[in-house]
Amino acid sequence: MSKIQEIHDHVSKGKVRIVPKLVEEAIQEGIDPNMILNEGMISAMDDVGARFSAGDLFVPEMLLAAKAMKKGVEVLKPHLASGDQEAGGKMILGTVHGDLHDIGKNLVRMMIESAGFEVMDLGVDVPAQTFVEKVKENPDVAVVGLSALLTTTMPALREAVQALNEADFRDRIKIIVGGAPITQDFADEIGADAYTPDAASAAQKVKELVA
Ligand code: B12
Repeated sequence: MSKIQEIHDHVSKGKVRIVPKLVEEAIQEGIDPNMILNEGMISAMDDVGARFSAGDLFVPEMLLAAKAMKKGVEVLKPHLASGDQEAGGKMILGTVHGDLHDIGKNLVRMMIESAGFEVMDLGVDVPAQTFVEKVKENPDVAVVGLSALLTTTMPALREAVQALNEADFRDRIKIIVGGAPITQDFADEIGADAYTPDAASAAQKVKELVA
């Protein structure tokens, strides 16, 4: 079995202790860190999601897989950094109200930080009003990033963008949205400035937004 396949299997089985060791070994073997992330870990989460939909596994197993992935990402983090630190700027990031998914958001944060930005991470289940207050408190914030992973929290994303759009500071910030159920059409419809489908393109987009 290939190392990537091994990582994939152990992430989907939620093997919290073994995954970081396997990721370390894969790095030592010279496997591309992006391949470890995308084909080893993110694809494992897709499988876990599909098996959850099919009723083959349940929330506790999904949670363990998430923990295993987080441990793997910790090992991978220094190897994913773009090294391109010249951009700079301050950003606020969070997962919207009612939504507890944070793996994707954390990857977005990691890539944006490695592009030279300072990221204030508000965590998960963040009410619309908190985003507004934090932007008010931090006049140097240039970008706000919002994540939503559930179709049922897409309305909360809409609400948060609406609250930011109505605030008097709107012209000094850019809003970027993302998460598996989000599309460019939805982003346009709710009045966000940008959408991208993954963490690497999010970092690129944020650089463009502040340029
Ligand atoms: C792990 C997981 C959980 C964990 C989360 C742990 C954690 N700390 O995050 C736990 C167990 C808590 C969980 C709970 C639930 N989950 Co869940 N979960 C998942 C799972 C398997 C993986 C998510 C993940 O981490 N993916 C990997 C990351 C890297 O991908 P990502 O999040 O999409 O992020 C990427 C992009 O979207 C983008 N991105 C993300 N955010 C942002 C933000 C910006 C600004 C930008 C630009 C880009 C961007 O970049 C990221 C990196 O490339 C998914 C299945 C799946 N395939 O996604 C289901 C899934 C999202 N969950 C689902 C469901 C139904 C639930 C529950 C309702 C289950 C239940 N009955 O209780 C609860 C809801 C809890 C809540 N209120 O939030 C469904 C959602 C269905 C839907 N369409 O709404 C999914 C799709 C599973 C399924 N197939 O049914 N879940």
